[in-house]
Amino acid sequence: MKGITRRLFGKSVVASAATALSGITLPNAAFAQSEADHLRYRYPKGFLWGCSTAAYQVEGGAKDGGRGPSLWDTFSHTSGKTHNGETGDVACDSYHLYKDDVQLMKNLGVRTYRMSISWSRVFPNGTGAPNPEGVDYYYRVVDELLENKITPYITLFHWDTPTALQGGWQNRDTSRAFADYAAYVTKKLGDRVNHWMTTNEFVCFTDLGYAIGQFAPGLRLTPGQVNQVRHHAILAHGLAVQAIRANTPSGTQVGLAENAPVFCPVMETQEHIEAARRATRVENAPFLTALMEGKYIDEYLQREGANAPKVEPGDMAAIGSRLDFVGLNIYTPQYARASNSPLLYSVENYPESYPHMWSPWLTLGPECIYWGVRNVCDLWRIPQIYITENGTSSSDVPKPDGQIADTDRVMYLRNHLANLHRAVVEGYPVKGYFLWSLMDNFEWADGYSKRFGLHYVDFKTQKRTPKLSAEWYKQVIAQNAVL
Ligand code: PNW
Repeated sequence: MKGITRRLFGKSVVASAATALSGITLPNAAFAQSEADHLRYRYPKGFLWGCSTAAYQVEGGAKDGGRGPSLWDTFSHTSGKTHNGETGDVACDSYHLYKDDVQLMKNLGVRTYRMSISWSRVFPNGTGAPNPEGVDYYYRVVDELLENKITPYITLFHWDTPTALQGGWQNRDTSRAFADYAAYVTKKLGDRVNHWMTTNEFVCFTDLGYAIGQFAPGLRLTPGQVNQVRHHAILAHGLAVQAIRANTPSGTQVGLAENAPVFCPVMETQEHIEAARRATRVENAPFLTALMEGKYIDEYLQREGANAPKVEPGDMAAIGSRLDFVGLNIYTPQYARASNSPLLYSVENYPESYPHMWSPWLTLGPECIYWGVRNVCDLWRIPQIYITENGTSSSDVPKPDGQIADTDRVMYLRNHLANLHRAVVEGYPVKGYFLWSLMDNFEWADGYSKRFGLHYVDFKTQKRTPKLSAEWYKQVIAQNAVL
């Protein structure tokens, strides 16, 4: 009997060849029985379980402690831009309640917390004089986390561009201002924070903000202008990587959090697997591909023609700066298949019947977390991967006793973690997982109408209540296995 031997976290297991029975292939029954079911998806020792949030979505305290306005303050206060005109003025009030938040995490047993820093809390005018009160707030949060043995992973920019920076990301000076801000913050906090992410999800603050207008600042620019905005965004990342390295002790880990579209092969055959990989490289050309290869690839330059971004000497070298890790925010799949088109792949549209979660964009296909990791690791040499976000909205209606039985969220998470386990077992360097989100928060244009939290937040009283999914995640962390 043929068998495949894999090193499974130090233990050698033999999965014998599948049994052929009347033409149906069954997995090896002896193996399934020898392992208790709940240990089937056991994660490696030391795997980092965490939760994620972002400053504008949870902090509130919009005018407290000398904070300056960001484009999201301006945008959410403009009529018609967010659900019911809702804003992040108060959000989860973590500016005042951060100690409570840390206790929620402690109770879950998470070892890491991914949070972001509000640029305009630290530099109310985007550049110039820093605001000591703003920096102090982050010292307090970080120290509270460390005292509770939770490691902070900090994102420097999660979409809240200081309003004072004229022209926002249309202005090349914003990239330099971002690097200066990154240098300042990491110099201040670098003695106690070792993991930094520059930016979160390029496409959401460039395309959604400057092409589609659904996010701040709500503009609809021409394709050429949008490409320039995208270029300034990735340049900001590159300059910030250099600035962080220059201002932090050696051993500091630098990366980013990126929602590179994930292409799953329509079926797992060699030709479609290759098509999914090609699609990943081409469709991410303005962002992750440029970072990983230090250039804009020909397919992108040809497609954009005269609209291609204007690049200055030195830009691409900065953009291609070496990273210690890549963070992937993974929610939904797209499907690619091999084709005879010039790019040798085509992307399938979702049929109308395709299932989705409580947000219409959140199409359900848990294999995306496996393919997301695999495609980027097969394309590029990536030393470490983190899942920096994964999670779902749910209707989350409390029962009369106040309990929230979000079985759909548990279903979503369980299936994603089972698929992530496949990537780990196959040897892809996945070091940790940050669940989006610790608690319900300000969901951008959707305001408070969409909840993503493990904890239910009553936004009138700020009371936080663990949902069923919090209970479930706590067990997952305690057992280091998918339950
Ligand atoms: C991410 N889409 O955003 C963000 O990083 C979070 O701030 C956010 O709360 C979370 O996912 C849940 O939405 C996205 O429309 C927002 O495709 C919208 C989309 C994707 C990601």
